[in-house]
This record gives sequence, C-alpha cells and structure tokens, in this order.
Amino acid sequence: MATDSTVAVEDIEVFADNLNPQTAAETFKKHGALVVRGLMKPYIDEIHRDIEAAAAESIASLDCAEKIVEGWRTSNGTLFLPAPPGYSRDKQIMVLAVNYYTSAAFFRSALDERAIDIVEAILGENVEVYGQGQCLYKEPVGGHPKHLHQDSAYFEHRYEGPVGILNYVVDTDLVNGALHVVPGSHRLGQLKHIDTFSHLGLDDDEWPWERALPIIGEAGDSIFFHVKMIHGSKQNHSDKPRPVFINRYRRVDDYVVIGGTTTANRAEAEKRAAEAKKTNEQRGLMVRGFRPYTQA
Ligand SMILES: O=C(O)CCC(=O)C(=O)O
Repeated sequence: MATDSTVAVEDIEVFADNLNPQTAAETFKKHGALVVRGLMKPYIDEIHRDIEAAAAESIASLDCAEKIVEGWRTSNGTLFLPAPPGYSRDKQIMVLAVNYYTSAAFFRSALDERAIDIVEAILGENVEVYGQGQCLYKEPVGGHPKHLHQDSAYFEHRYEGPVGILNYVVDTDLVNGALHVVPGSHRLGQLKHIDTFSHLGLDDDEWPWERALPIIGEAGDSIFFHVKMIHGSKQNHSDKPRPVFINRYRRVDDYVVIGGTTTANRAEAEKRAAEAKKTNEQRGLMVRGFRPYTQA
C-alpha cells in the first residue's frame, strides 16, 4: 500500500489538554504517526537543564573519545559525528548520553500517565519500556541531519515493535531540524537501508525529503511513531542546539529479532534472527499491566 501524501499535520494532531486515548490510538494505527501538542510540557525545563549538563560534560571529555564504527564515543557514552566544515570543533554531538539513569526528569517523563494511556490503547494492556531513554542532540550551525529511515532497520521486532515518542525540548521548525514523517509508511514492511552519514538510512533518490511531512512544534510537543514509520530530520541551521528526547514502549512479550547500525553488522544479525527469543535481559520495566510468567 502506498504512503498518503495528502495527509496534513491537522490530520494526525491532538491536544494534551483534551485527550481521548482511543481516538489518538486510531489516528496512530492509521498513519503510524500521531502528534500530541503539549504532552511533555511539565518535564521540559528540568530535562532541558539535564541535557545541557550532559552536553557540557561530553564536550569537556571529547579529547579522550574512543573511535567506534558509528563515530566517536566519550567515556560517559555520548556519540559524536564529524562536524560540518567551519565549525569550532571537528566533531559534533549526535546521540547524547542522558537517559533514565542520569536524569530523574527524563525517567519521570517515561511514566507519564497520559502518554501511557495512549500507548496502552495502541499496544494493549501489558506494556514495558524499551530502552533507557534516548536523546538526539543537533548542535548549532549545521548539526547533523538524520536521513529518512525506519527505526526497525536498527531494531526489528518479532511482533508490533516499540511505539516511540519523540519530544521537542525547544521550539522546532524548518530551520533547526523539525522531524519529518511519512504517514502510512508503517505499512510498507521492512525496507532496505543503506549506510549514510547518519548510519542506516533510505536511499535519497527513492525517499527524498519531499515525500515527508515536516512537524513544526513547540517545546513539550510529542510525536508518537511506529517502528516502521519512515522519519528523519534535516540539519540544525540555527545558532542554538536542538535536542529531542525519546521514550519507547512495547508489548511485554515483544523482542528484537534483528539489530544493527550498519549494513554490515545488520547483515550479520540477520543470520541469527531465527535464534532470537525473549530473554530476561530483554525485559523492560513495567509501565502498565502485568507480565505473565512464561516458561523459557
Ligand atoms: O533527532 C531527530 O530528529 C531524529 C530522531 C530519529 O530519527 C530517531 O531517533 O530515529
């Protein structure tokens, strides 16, 4: 089934002050994307503070960063990519090491009842967190683009896969790197990805930015996205950082069957897909319902 290029932001948008989780879930299931205006507003000031503290800490330790296949990693876990020409440093932050282990506000945001009401209406009554929270941080003056991609290229799941909630920390527009989404693309199945500057991504020729819908929003706006819904964001051309933070949730019985960050390591993981199973290590903390015991 083709994606729907006639979908406008208003078609996938609801407001946190006036939420009906069932209606929101229906919009999500139809389009693979849902915008909830103002959902994360209560957490933004504190999370923003923690994000900037983590960014300063990461930049201060950049000289000792280790080279890894995805870029460079500082000892606190922040991932850096090459900076654009003319920047004051030769590397810029991509994935910032701030998460449920380092930011109380971030962890509290993952337990937000209004967010989880919508997730439950999408996934069913038993829900766990997937991951420990993620922060993508675009530095100013050219901060990295994230090519259009499906998250399932990085973590393909056995069942429905995680619902991601990406949250704007600052007002975000076409200049500083609005998220772009392709409504309906979650129905396309797993697409072939290639290696790009920002890791696994779709071929620009087949998936140019014009096929995607930009979501302009304010600090505290949230974008729910299906693991197979194509999305990405352009560079930050403003003079201030543009962070987002992401919480992810999945059914308690779901698990990764293929994981990867490059075509080479994903191809290796594909060979082991048949052996994948839900292990205790793959369990996330419960945010809704109950985890029934299942014999291994
Ligand atoms: O920073 C962004 O807007 C990109 C986030 C994203 O595409 C992802 O985490 O998969």
